[in-house]
Amino acid sequence: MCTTCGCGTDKPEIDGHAHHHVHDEPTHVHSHAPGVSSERMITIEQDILGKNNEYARKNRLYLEQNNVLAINLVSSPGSGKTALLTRTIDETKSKSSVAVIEGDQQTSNDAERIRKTGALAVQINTGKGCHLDAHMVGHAFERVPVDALETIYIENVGNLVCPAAFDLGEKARVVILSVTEGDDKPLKYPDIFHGSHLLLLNKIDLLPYVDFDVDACIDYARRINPDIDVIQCSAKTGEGMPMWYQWVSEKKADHPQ
Ligand SMILES: Nc1nc2c(ncn2[C@@H]2O[C@H](COP(=O)(O)OP(=O)(O)OP(=O)(O)O)[C@@H](O)[C@H]2O)c(=O)[nH]1
Ligand SMILES: [Mg+2]
Repeated sequence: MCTTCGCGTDKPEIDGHAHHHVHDEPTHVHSHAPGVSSERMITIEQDILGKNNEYARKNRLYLEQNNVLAINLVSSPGSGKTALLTRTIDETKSKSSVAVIEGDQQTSNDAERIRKTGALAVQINTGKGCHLDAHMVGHAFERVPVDALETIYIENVGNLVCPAAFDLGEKARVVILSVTEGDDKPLKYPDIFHGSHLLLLNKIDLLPYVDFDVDACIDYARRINPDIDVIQCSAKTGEGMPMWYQWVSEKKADHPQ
């Protein structure tokens, strides 16, 4: 079970293969296990997050040693993570220097969309799991030539809640919010906005058709996280995308992680 929402998880599959190791330990527990006191549950949850943080620390060190920038993209389902990535790879001609780790509960649809650009993609299927964790991502790194890459994008499972609690070892976390989702989302899901470096406000081509107050949304996001950068863009029309490419280049220049 997830420590954040209590949902169940299976062993993840990486590119369709179940990933088991004899030393694997469960990364999830029951949030409401019968007969287990709430104090004990808190201890178990702290252990899980502590273990995740240790894997994340190892991932970060590995990325730093290989001089590769990792960006964790988080959002609710359908806000445009994969569309943003395919356009980014196409427009920045970065297919040989980029790999994408795709997280979804089921299917390899997104990995296939990325592969069509010519870039390498590794699909992690989390089954009932609602987020990627650092252990899964560490194993996905084994399937990409990390030393030959400049950037690894990690597309997290579409979910504005649970991915907030799990550091993957990335340098930057980017939260994508599309204008069809409502401008109050930063107030309703503060943890994910608090832990992100950039808010990408996507689907701005749809602004004429929806009630979405851009200024209010940015104000809410900065109440939660005064340092968050904000870029408005459309992965469909390309508007605002150069500012995103610039932001990524600046993060690359900020090495080491
Ligand atoms: N109008 C418009 N549609 C967009 C934009 N970006 C993405 N879409 C559409 O939104 C839908 C969802 O896009 P995806 O890229 O699959 O979103 P996602 O966040 O990767 O979705 P999950 O992986 O399922 O969480 C698709 O139909 C896209 O074509 C945009 O900027 N404007
Ligand atoms: Mg996607």
